[in-house]
Amino acid sequence: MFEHIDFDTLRAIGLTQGLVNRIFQLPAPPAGALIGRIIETQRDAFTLHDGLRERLARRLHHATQVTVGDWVVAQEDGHGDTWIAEVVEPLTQIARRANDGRRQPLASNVDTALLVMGLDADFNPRRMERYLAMVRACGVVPVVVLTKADIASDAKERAAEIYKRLPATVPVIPVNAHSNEARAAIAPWLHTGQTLVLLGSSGAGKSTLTNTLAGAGQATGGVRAGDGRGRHTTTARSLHLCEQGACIIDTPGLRTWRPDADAESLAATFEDVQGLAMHCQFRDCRHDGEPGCAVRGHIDADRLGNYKKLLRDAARAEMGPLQRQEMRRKWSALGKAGARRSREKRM
Ligand SMILES: Nc1nc2c(ncn2[C@@H]2O[C@H](COP(=O)(O)OP(=O)(O)O)[C@@H](O)[C@H]2O)c(=O)[nH]1
Ligand SMILES: [Mg+2]
Ligand SMILES: [Zn+2]
Repeated sequence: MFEHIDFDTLRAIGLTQGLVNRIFQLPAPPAGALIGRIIETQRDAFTLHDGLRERLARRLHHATQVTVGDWVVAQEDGHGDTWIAEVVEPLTQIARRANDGRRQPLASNVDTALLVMGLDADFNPRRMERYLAMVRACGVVPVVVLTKADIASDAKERAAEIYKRLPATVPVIPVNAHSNEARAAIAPWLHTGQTLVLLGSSGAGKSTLTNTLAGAGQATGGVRAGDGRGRHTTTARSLHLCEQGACIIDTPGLRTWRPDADAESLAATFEDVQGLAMHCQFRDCRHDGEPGCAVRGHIDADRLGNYKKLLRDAARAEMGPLQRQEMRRKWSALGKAGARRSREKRM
């Protein structure tokens, strides 16, 4: 049993009841085992925090997948080294599909994702929709944070475009990431026991926002407050404790981020499209100009296009290699038929 573990202390680094329940489902740990949270991933080691102090830990089994935000059972050996024996199955996990199709976890046990996008040249509503769909498919609440409201020239117009385009259920917060107002606006998501992850492209303002939310000059002996290393480019994902009590996971910029979700859960995140689609005349309406379509013309055309593209991508990812081969054969046959037809026309 884990009776010697101080759950109150662990609460300060994000332990919740749901996780406590999972911990007690694990097989009984050896004497002296400790519970901690991964706050940083390094090349071959992990920074583990036990609520009081941090230490370096390595994996006992090399195949164990460890991500920042994970809760783990670890053991100290006689030489002062700490070994990760087991990972508590995460309640939520944000992951992406790498180009080779492998699943790549980004952050575990996250409540809220701050989707950070600059109102400057970084501005891209389609990319934001993709982020939104993926985060919601992982069961994580999205909050859109539009940075550089203080310097971008079309800041007002661009923020208005996002408000209009996204479903009203998604909070959208334009900020200057350096300001105290940013912290006040995001305060409702920063309570003790909460874990947030910041996602967005490089240069969007994630590390700036992390520093602002973490607050300055806080030395509690807990998770490192803010970023002791000052200005830096984020290389590893790392977890910070903010003044209001929440844990914040900063991430490096995401260049490619393909959904790790099936078409059905992606579609569910476009609830505005789905809500209107119930009123289309045809049940299998593709919103492509069919008569009695309730979607086309009522949803931003670019948003609708993006919705369809995401579904296509997800369907392709779900296909097995045989299905994909079959699909390629079909397309190539169609291509040949098309070529034949145009030859015949010319004759
Ligand atoms: N004026 C202004 N500058 C910002 C804002 N957010 C980020 N920056 C600047 O943009 C640059 C990139 O920010 P950074 O936090 O490193 O982006 P990251 O790659 O997402 O972590 C830095 O020079 C920041 O000072 C903002 O809201 N207003
Ligand atoms: Mg950064
Ligand atoms: Zn329709």
